[in-house]
Amino acid sequence: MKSWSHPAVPSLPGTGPVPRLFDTASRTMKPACTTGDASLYVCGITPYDATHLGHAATYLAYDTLYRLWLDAGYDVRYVQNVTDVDDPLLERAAATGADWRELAESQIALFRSDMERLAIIPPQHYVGVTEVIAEVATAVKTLIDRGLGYPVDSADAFPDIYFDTQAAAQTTAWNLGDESGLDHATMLAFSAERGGDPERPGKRDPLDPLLWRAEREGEPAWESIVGRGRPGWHIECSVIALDNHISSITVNGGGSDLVFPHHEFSAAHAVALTGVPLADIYSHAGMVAYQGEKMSKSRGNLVLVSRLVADGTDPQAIRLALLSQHYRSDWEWTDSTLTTAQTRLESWRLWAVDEIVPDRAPHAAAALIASTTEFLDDLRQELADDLGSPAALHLVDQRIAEGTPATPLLISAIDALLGIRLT
Ligand code: 5CA
Ligand code: ZN
Repeated sequence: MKSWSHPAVPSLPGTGPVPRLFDTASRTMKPACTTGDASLYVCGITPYDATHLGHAATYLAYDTLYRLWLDAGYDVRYVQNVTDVDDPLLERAAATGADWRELAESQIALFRSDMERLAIIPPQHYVGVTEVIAEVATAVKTLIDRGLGYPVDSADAFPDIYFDTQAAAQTTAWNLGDESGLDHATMLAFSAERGGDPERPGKRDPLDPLLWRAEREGEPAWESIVGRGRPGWHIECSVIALDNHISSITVNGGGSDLVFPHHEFSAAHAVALTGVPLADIYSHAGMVAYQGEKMSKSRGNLVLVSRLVADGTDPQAIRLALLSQHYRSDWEWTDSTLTTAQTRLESWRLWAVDEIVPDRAPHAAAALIASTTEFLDDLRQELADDLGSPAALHLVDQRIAEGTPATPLLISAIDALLGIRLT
Protein backbone atom coordinates (compact mmCIF):
# COMPACT_ATOMS: atom_id res chain seq x y z
CA MET A 1 0.00 0.00 0.00
CA LYS A 2 0.99 3.63 -0.31
CA SER A 3 3.64 4.74 2.14
CA TRP A 4 4.08 8.42 3.07
CA SER A 5 6.35 11.18 1.83
CA HIS A 6 10.04 11.29 2.61
CA PRO A 7 11.30 14.21 4.69
CA ALA A 8 14.33 16.04 3.29
CA VAL A 9 17.44 14.63 4.99
CA PRO A 10 20.60 16.70 4.38
CA SER A 11 23.76 14.72 3.71
CA LEU A 12 26.72 15.51 5.91
CA PRO A 13 30.44 15.54 5.21
CA GLY A 14 32.34 12.36 6.10
CA THR A 15 30.59 9.30 7.43
CA GLY A 16 29.15 8.52 10.80
CA PRO A 17 30.15 5.43 12.81
CA VAL A 18 28.34 2.10 12.56
CA PRO A 19 25.48 2.37 15.06
CA ARG A 20 25.49 -0.12 17.93
CA LEU A 21 22.19 -1.46 19.16
CA PHE A 22 20.99 -3.61 22.04
CA ASP A 23 19.87 -7.05 20.87
CA THR A 24 17.08 -8.61 22.94
CA ALA A 25 18.00 -12.17 21.85
CA SER A 26 21.66 -12.11 22.91
CA ARG A 27 21.24 -9.36 25.54
CA THR A 28 24.32 -7.67 24.18
CA MET A 29 25.16 -4.55 22.23
CA LYS A 30 25.87 -5.36 18.61
CA PRO A 31 27.04 -3.35 15.63
CA ALA A 32 23.91 -2.83 13.55
CA CYS A 33 25.13 -3.86 10.13
CA THR A 34 28.65 -4.68 9.10
CA THR A 35 28.04 -4.77 5.34
CA GLY A 36 27.00 -1.91 3.04
CA ASP A 37 23.31 -2.83 3.01
CA ALA A 38 21.09 -2.47 6.02
CA SER A 39 17.57 -3.75 6.28
CA LEU A 40 14.88 -2.97 8.78
CA TYR A 41 11.53 -4.52 9.52
CA VAL A 42 9.40 -2.70 12.07
CA CYS A 43 6.03 -3.99 13.20
CA GLY A 44 3.40 -1.54 12.06
CA ILE A 45 0.09 -0.48 13.52
CA THR A 46 -3.15 -2.31 13.89
CA PRO A 47 -5.16 0.54 12.43
CA TYR A 48 -7.42 1.90 15.11
CA ASP A 49 -6.66 4.56 17.77
CA ALA A 50 -3.65 5.73 15.76
CA THR A 51 -1.28 7.47 16.26
CA HIS A 52 -0.65 7.66 19.98
CA LEU A 53 2.63 8.79 21.48
CA GLY A 54 3.69 5.21 22.21
CA HIS A 55 3.43 4.36 18.53
CA ALA A 56 5.19 7.61 17.62
CA ALA A 57 8.06 6.93 20.07
CA THR A 58 8.64 3.46 18.63
CA TYR A 59 8.66 4.61 15.00
CA LEU A 60 10.89 7.54 15.93
CA ALA A 61 13.45 5.17 17.47
CA TYR A 62 13.81 3.29 14.18
CA ASP A 63 13.73 6.54 12.23
CA THR A 64 16.80 7.54 14.22
CA LEU A 65 18.48 4.26 13.32
CA TYR A 66 17.61 4.85 9.66
CA ARG A 67 19.15 8.34 9.78
CA LEU A 68 22.34 6.95 11.36
CA TRP A 69 22.58 4.28 8.66
CA LEU A 70 22.20 6.93 5.95
CA ASP A 71 24.90 9.00 7.64
CA ALA A 72 27.16 5.91 7.80
CA GLY A 73 26.76 5.52 4.04
CA TYR A 74 24.48 2.48 4.00
CA ASP A 75 21.73 1.67 1.56
CA VAL A 76 18.67 1.00 3.66
CA ARG A 77 15.79 -1.27 2.87
CA TYR A 78 12.86 -0.67 5.20
CA VAL A 79 9.67 -2.73 5.39
CA GLN A 80 6.72 -2.13 7.69
CA ASN A 81 3.44 -4.01 7.88
CA VAL A 82 -0.09 -2.95 8.68
CA THR A 83 -2.20 -5.45 10.59
CA ASP A 84 -5.25 -4.46 8.61
CA VAL A 85 -7.25 -7.52 9.56
CA ASP A 86 -7.10 -8.97 13.09
CA ASP A 87 -9.38 -9.58 16.07
CA PRO A 88 -8.84 -6.23 17.87
CA LEU A 89 -9.59 -4.25 14.71
CA LEU A 90 -12.71 -6.32 14.00
CA GLU A 91 -13.85 -5.99 17.61
CA ARG A 92 -13.44 -2.22 17.50
CA ALA A 93 -15.31 -1.99 14.20
CA ALA A 94 -18.14 -4.14 15.60
CA ALA A 95 -18.30 -2.11 18.82
CA THR A 96 -18.61 1.18 16.96
CA GLY A 97 -20.76 -0.07 14.10
CA ALA A 98 -18.05 0.82 11.58
CA ASP A 99 -17.04 -1.17 8.53
CA TRP A 100 -13.68 -2.72 9.43
CA ARG A 101 -12.16 -1.81 6.06
CA GLU A 102 -13.24 1.81 6.36
CA LEU A 103 -11.96 1.99 9.92
CA ALA A 104 -8.59 0.59 8.82
CA GLU A 105 -8.35 2.87 5.81
CA SER A 106 -9.12 6.04 7.73
CA GLN A 107 -6.69 5.16 10.52
CA ILE A 108 -3.90 4.32 8.09
CA ALA A 109 -4.46 7.68 6.41
CA LEU A 110 -4.24 9.41 9.80
CA PHE A 111 -1.09 7.44 10.64
CA ARG A 112 0.55 8.49 7.37
CA SER A 113 -0.15 12.15 7.99
CA ASP A 114 1.12 11.88 11.59
CA MET A 115 4.35 10.23 10.36
CA GLU A 116 4.79 13.05 7.85
CA ARG A 117 4.24 15.71 10.51
CA LEU A 118 6.83 14.02 12.72
CA ALA A 119 9.34 13.82 9.80
CA ILE A 120 9.62 10.03 10.10
CA ILE A 121 11.32 8.44 7.07
CA PRO A 122 8.82 6.11 5.37
CA PRO A 123 9.39 2.42 4.63
CA GLN A 124 9.93 1.64 0.95
CA HIS A 125 7.54 -1.27 1.35
CA TYR A 126 4.43 -0.62 3.39
CA VAL A 127 2.40 -3.81 3.28
CA GLY A 128 -1.04 -4.67 4.63
CA VAL A 129 -1.73 -8.26 5.60
CA THR A 130 -4.80 -8.17 3.33
CA GLU A 131 -2.35 -7.71 0.42
CA VAL A 132 -0.47 -10.95 1.16
CA ILE A 133 -3.21 -13.45 2.04
CA ALA A 134 -2.12 -15.95 -0.64
CA GLU A 135 1.55 -15.70 0.38
CA VAL A 136 0.66 -16.34 4.02
CA ALA A 137 -1.52 -19.32 3.07
CA THR A 138 1.37 -20.76 1.03
CA ALA A 139 3.68 -20.38 4.03
CA VAL A 140 1.11 -22.08 6.29
CA LYS A 141 0.84 -24.94 3.78
CA THR A 142 4.63 -25.31 3.78
CA LEU A 143 4.64 -25.51 7.57
CA ILE A 144 1.87 -28.14 7.52
CA ASP A 145 3.81 -30.16 4.93
CA ARG A 146 6.89 -30.03 7.15
CA GLY A 147 4.96 -31.34 10.14
CA LEU A 148 5.04 -27.95 11.88
CA GLY A 149 1.42 -26.94 11.39
CA TYR A 150 -1.61 -28.93 12.59
CA PRO A 151 -5.37 -28.53 12.64
CA VAL A 152 -7.41 -27.84 15.74
CA ASP A 153 -11.11 -28.48 15.33
CA SER A 154 -13.61 -26.03 16.62
CA ALA A 155 -17.33 -26.57 17.02
CA ASP A 156 -18.42 -23.76 14.75
CA ALA A 157 -15.87 -23.86 11.97
CA PHE A 158 -13.43 -25.75 9.84
CA PRO A 159 -10.22 -26.44 11.71
CA ASP A 160 -7.88 -23.62 12.57
CA ILE A 161 -4.19 -24.25 11.96
CA TYR A 162 -1.65 -23.98 14.77
CA PHE A 163 2.15 -23.94 14.83
CA ASP A 164 3.70 -26.91 16.59
CA THR A 165 6.18 -25.27 18.92
CA GLN A 166 7.71 -28.51 20.21
CA ALA A 167 8.12 -30.05 16.75
CA ALA A 168 9.77 -26.83 15.58
CA ALA A 169 12.16 -26.88 18.53
CA GLN A 170 13.10 -30.48 17.69
CA THR A 171 13.42 -30.22 13.92
CA THR A 172 14.50 -26.65 13.11
CA ALA A 173 17.35 -24.38 14.13
CA TRP A 174 14.97 -22.44 16.40
CA ASN A 175 14.39 -23.04 20.10
CA LEU A 176 11.67 -21.59 22.29
CA GLY A 177 13.12 -18.55 24.05
CA ASP A 178 15.82 -17.87 21.45
CA GLU A 179 14.49 -14.38 20.89
CA SER A 180 12.78 -13.48 24.17
CA GLY A 181 14.95 -15.36 26.68
CA LEU A 182 11.89 -15.61 28.96
CA ASP A 183 11.00 -18.40 31.38
CA HIS A 184 8.03 -20.63 30.62
CA ALA A 185 5.65 -19.15 33.20
CA THR A 186 6.21 -15.64 31.84
CA MET A 187 5.68 -16.89 28.31
CA LEU A 188 2.35 -18.41 29.33
CA ALA A 189 1.25 -15.22 31.02
CA PHE A 190 2.27 -13.03 28.07
CA SER A 191 0.63 -15.39 25.63
CA ALA A 192 -2.69 -15.03 27.46
CA GLU A 193 -2.35 -11.24 27.69
CA ARG A 194 -1.12 -10.58 24.19
CA GLY A 195 -3.38 -12.27 21.70
CA GLY A 196 -2.52 -15.94 22.37
CA ASP A 197 -4.93 -18.62 23.59
CA PRO A 198 -3.05 -20.96 25.97
CA GLU A 199 -6.35 -22.30 27.33
CA ARG A 200 -7.75 -23.46 24.01
CA PRO A 201 -8.50 -27.21 24.08
CA GLY A 202 -6.99 -29.42 21.40
CA LYS A 203 -3.64 -27.67 21.07
CA ARG A 204 -0.50 -29.77 21.39
CA ASP A 205 1.17 -27.14 23.57
CA PRO A 206 -0.58 -24.21 25.28
CA LEU A 207 1.93 -21.80 23.71
CA ASP A 208 1.33 -22.95 20.14
CA PRO A 209 0.28 -19.88 18.16
CA LEU A 210 -2.41 -19.61 15.52
CA LEU A 211 -1.19 -19.74 11.93
CA TRP A 212 -4.53 -19.61 10.14
CA ARG A 213 -8.01 -18.88 11.43
CA ALA A 214 -10.77 -20.67 9.59
CA GLU A 215 -13.76 -18.60 8.50
CA ARG A 216 -16.32 -17.71 11.18
CA GLU A 217 -19.72 -16.32 10.46
CA GLY A 218 -19.65 -12.56 10.18
CA GLU A 219 -15.85 -12.39 9.95
CA PRO A 220 -13.81 -11.56 6.87
CA ALA A 221 -12.27 -14.58 5.14
CA TRP A 222 -10.38 -15.33 1.95
CA GLU A 223 -10.27 -18.41 -0.25
CA SER A 224 -6.87 -20.08 -0.03
CA ILE A 225 -4.95 -23.35 -0.35
CA VAL A 226 -5.46 -23.94 3.36
CA GLY A 227 -9.18 -23.24 3.22
CA ARG A 228 -11.27 -20.12 3.68
CA GLY A 229 -10.01 -17.99 6.51
CA ARG A 230 -7.45 -15.39 7.45
CA PRO A 231 -3.84 -15.22 8.67
CA GLY A 232 -2.68 -15.54 12.25
CA TRP A 233 -0.72 -12.61 13.60
CA HIS A 234 2.92 -13.76 13.83
CA ILE A 235 3.05 -15.48 10.43
CA GLU A 236 1.88 -12.20 8.89
CA CYS A 237 5.09 -10.46 9.95
CA SER A 238 7.35 -13.41 9.03
CA VAL A 239 5.91 -13.54 5.52
CA ILE A 240 5.92 -9.78 4.90
CA ALA A 241 9.49 -9.53 6.18
CA LEU A 242 10.70 -12.52 4.14
CA ASP A 243 8.92 -11.39 0.96
CA ASN A 244 10.49 -7.98 1.01
CA HIS A 245 14.07 -8.50 2.12
CA ILE A 246 16.77 -9.98 -0.02
CA SER A 247 18.32 -11.89 2.83
CA SER A 248 18.11 -11.96 6.60
CA ILE A 249 17.01 -8.65 8.16
CA THR A 250 19.57 -6.54 9.97
CA VAL A 251 17.15 -5.27 12.60
CA ASN A 252 13.69 -6.49 13.50
CA GLY A 253 12.12 -3.77 15.60
CA GLY A 254 9.00 -2.94 17.55
CA GLY A 255 7.80 -2.08 21.02
CA SER A 256 8.78 -4.29 23.97
CA ASP A 257 5.19 -5.53 24.20
CA LEU A 258 6.07 -7.57 21.08
CA VAL A 259 9.05 -9.45 22.59
CA PHE A 260 6.76 -12.38 23.38
CA PRO A 261 4.88 -14.00 21.79
CA HIS A 262 4.95 -11.93 18.60
CA HIS A 263 8.65 -11.65 17.78
CA GLU A 264 9.49 -15.04 19.27
CA PHE A 265 7.07 -16.75 16.90
CA SER A 266 7.69 -14.48 13.88
CA ALA A 267 11.30 -15.59 14.24
CA ALA A 268 10.29 -19.24 14.73
CA HIS A 269 8.08 -19.28 11.63
CA ALA A 270 10.79 -17.64 9.54
CA VAL A 271 13.44 -20.16 10.62
CA ALA A 272 11.00 -23.00 9.94
CA LEU A 273 10.39 -21.62 6.43
CA THR A 274 13.92 -20.64 5.42
CA GLY A 275 16.36 -22.39 7.74
CA VAL A 276 18.06 -19.09 8.59
CA PRO A 277 17.43 -16.61 11.38
CA LEU A 278 14.93 -13.86 10.61
CA ALA A 279 17.16 -11.06 11.90
CA ASP A 280 20.64 -10.26 13.20
CA ILE A 281 19.25 -8.00 15.92
CA TYR A 282 15.89 -8.07 17.68
CA SER A 283 15.39 -4.57 18.96
CA HIS A 284 12.68 -3.28 21.26
CA ALA A 285 11.53 0.15 22.25
CA GLY A 286 10.32 0.76 25.80
CA MET A 287 6.70 1.43 26.63
CA VAL A 288 5.36 4.95 26.91
CA ALA A 289 2.93 5.30 29.80
CA TYR A 290 0.32 7.94 30.57
CA GLN A 291 -1.53 8.53 33.83
CA GLY A 292 0.36 5.71 35.52
CA GLU A 293 -0.20 2.96 32.96
CA LYS A 294 1.10 1.82 29.59
CA MET A 295 -0.50 3.98 26.90
CA SER A 296 -2.72 1.50 25.12
CA LYS A 297 -5.80 1.24 23.04
CA SER A 298 -7.35 -1.27 25.39
CA ARG A 299 -6.97 1.09 28.37
CA GLY A 300 -7.92 4.15 26.36
CA ASN A 301 -5.32 6.40 28.07
CA LEU A 302 -4.14 7.82 24.78
CA VAL A 303 -2.45 11.02 23.80
CA LEU A 304 -2.79 11.27 20.04
CA VAL A 305 -0.29 13.08 17.84
CA SER A 306 -3.13 14.49 15.75
CA ARG A 307 -4.88 15.84 18.85
CA LEU A 308 -1.76 17.63 20.08
CA VAL A 309 -1.21 19.12 16.63
CA ALA A 310 -4.87 20.16 16.37
CA ASP A 311 -4.40 21.95 19.71
CA GLY A 312 -1.56 23.96 18.19
CA THR A 313 1.51 21.94 19.27
CA ASP A 314 4.46 22.17 16.91
CA PRO A 315 5.15 18.61 15.67
CA GLN A 316 8.87 19.34 15.99
CA ALA A 317 8.35 19.89 19.72
CA ILE A 318 6.59 16.50 19.94
CA ARG A 319 9.56 14.96 18.15
CA LEU A 320 12.01 16.63 20.51
CA ALA A 321 9.95 15.54 23.53
CA LEU A 322 10.06 11.91 22.41
CA LEU A 323 13.79 12.13 21.66
CA SER A 324 14.41 13.38 25.20
CA GLN A 325 13.75 9.84 26.50
CA HIS A 326 15.98 6.87 25.75
CA TYR A 327 14.16 4.60 23.33
CA ARG A 328 14.74 1.51 25.46
CA SER A 329 13.41 2.87 28.72
CA ASP A 330 9.81 2.73 29.86
CA TRP A 331 8.73 6.25 30.67
CA GLU A 332 5.66 8.34 31.33
CA TRP A 333 4.43 11.20 29.17
CA THR A 334 3.46 14.28 31.18
CA ASP A 335 2.67 17.87 30.26
CA SER A 336 6.14 18.86 31.38
CA THR A 337 7.76 16.46 28.87
CA LEU A 338 6.22 18.65 26.22
CA THR A 339 6.85 22.06 27.81
CA THR A 340 10.52 21.19 28.36
CA ALA A 341 10.78 20.26 24.70
CA GLN A 342 9.07 23.47 23.61
CA THR A 343 11.50 25.55 25.66
CA ARG A 344 14.42 23.60 24.25
CA LEU A 345 13.19 24.01 20.68
CA GLU A 346 12.85 27.78 21.17
CA SER A 347 16.37 28.09 22.54
CA TRP A 348 17.84 26.02 19.71
CA ARG A 349 15.98 28.14 17.17
CA LEU A 350 17.25 31.34 18.77
CA TRP A 351 20.77 29.96 18.56
CA ALA A 352 20.27 29.10 14.87
CA VAL A 353 19.14 32.64 14.06
CA ASP A 354 22.71 33.80 14.72
CA GLU A 355 24.11 31.40 12.15
CA ILE A 356 27.72 32.14 11.18
CA VAL A 357 29.06 31.02 7.82
CA PRO A 358 32.79 30.20 8.27
CA ASP A 359 33.77 31.60 4.84
CA ARG A 360 32.33 34.96 5.76
CA ALA A 361 34.32 35.10 8.98
CA PRO A 362 37.83 34.37 7.70
CA HIS A 363 39.72 35.50 10.82
CA ALA A 364 37.81 32.99 12.93
CA ALA A 365 37.37 30.29 10.28
CA ALA A 366 39.85 27.74 11.60
CA ALA A 367 38.47 27.78 15.13
CA LEU A 368 34.91 27.74 13.83
CA ILE A 369 35.57 24.75 11.60
CA ALA A 370 37.27 22.93 14.47
CA SER A 371 34.40 23.53 16.88
CA THR A 372 31.87 22.50 14.24
CA THR A 373 33.71 19.29 13.39
CA GLU A 374 34.09 18.32 17.02
CA PHE A 375 30.42 18.99 17.67
CA LEU A 376 29.38 16.84 14.71
CA ASP A 377 31.70 13.99 15.75
CA ASP A 378 30.34 14.04 19.29
CA LEU A 379 26.74 14.10 18.11
CA ARG A 380 27.38 11.11 15.86
CA GLN A 381 29.07 9.21 18.70
CA GLU A 382 26.27 9.80 21.19
CA LEU A 383 23.61 8.62 18.76
CA ALA A 384 25.59 5.63 17.50
CA ASP A 385 25.77 4.35 21.07
CA ASP A 386 22.40 2.56 21.20
CA LEU A 387 20.52 5.57 19.79
CA GLY A 388 21.51 7.81 22.69
CA SER A 389 19.13 10.62 21.85
CA PRO A 390 18.85 12.09 25.40
CA ALA A 391 22.65 12.41 25.52
CA ALA A 392 22.62 13.93 22.04
CA LEU A 393 20.08 16.57 23.10
CA HIS A 394 22.12 17.40 26.21
CA LEU A 395 25.19 17.75 24.04
CA VAL A 396 23.43 20.31 21.85
CA ASP A 397 22.20 22.20 24.94
CA GLN A 398 25.69 22.20 26.41
CA ARG A 399 27.47 23.39 23.26
CA ILE A 400 24.93 26.16 22.81
CA ALA A 401 25.40 27.19 26.45
CA GLU A 402 29.19 27.22 25.96
CA GLY A 403 28.79 29.66 23.08
CA THR A 404 29.55 27.34 20.17
CA PRO A 405 28.40 29.30 17.13
CA ALA A 406 25.66 27.95 14.90
CA THR A 407 27.14 27.05 11.53
CA PRO A 408 25.21 25.81 8.49
CA LEU A 409 26.84 22.40 8.97
CA LEU A 410 25.66 22.09 12.58
CA ILE A 411 22.16 23.17 11.64
CA SER A 412 22.18 20.51 8.89
CA ALA A 413 23.54 17.90 11.30
CA ILE A 414 20.72 18.51 13.77
CA ASP A 415 18.28 18.22 10.88
CA ALA A 416 19.85 15.08 9.36
CA LEU A 417 20.47 13.13 12.57
CA LEU A 418 17.71 14.34 14.87
CA GLY A 419 15.11 15.37 12.29
CA ILE A 420 14.84 18.78 13.94
CA ARG A 421 14.75 21.68 11.49
CA LEU A 422 15.84 24.93 13.09
CA THR A 423 15.72 27.39 10.20
N1 5CA B 1 0.20 -4.56 14.43
C1 5CA B 1 0.92 -5.00 15.58
C2 5CA B 1 2.36 -5.29 15.26
S1 5CA B 1 2.53 -6.45 13.94
C3 5CA B 1 0.84 -3.99 16.71
O1 5CA B 1 1.40 -4.24 17.75
N2 5CA B 1 0.15 -2.88 16.46
S2 5CA B 1 -0.07 -1.69 17.52
O2 5CA B 1 -0.87 -0.70 16.82
O3 5CA B 1 -0.61 -2.20 18.72
O4 5CA B 1 1.32 -1.10 17.85
C4 5CA B 1 2.12 -0.52 16.83
C5 5CA B 1 3.56 -0.39 17.32
O5 5CA B 1 3.63 0.51 18.44
C6 5CA B 1 4.16 -1.71 17.80
O6 5CA B 1 5.54 -1.75 17.43
C7 5CA B 1 4.02 -1.61 19.31
O7 5CA B 1 4.99 -2.39 19.98
C8 5CA B 1 4.22 -0.13 19.56
N3 5CA B 1 3.54 0.35 20.77
C9 5CA B 1 2.25 0.14 21.14
N4 5CA B 1 1.98 0.75 22.31
C10 5CA B 1 3.13 1.37 22.71
C11 5CA B 1 3.51 2.17 23.85
N5 5CA B 1 2.65 2.48 24.82
N6 5CA B 1 4.79 2.63 23.91
C12 5CA B 1 5.68 2.35 22.92
N7 5CA B 1 5.39 1.60 21.82
C13 5CA B 1 4.12 1.12 21.71
ZN1 ZN C 1 4.50 -7.59 13.71
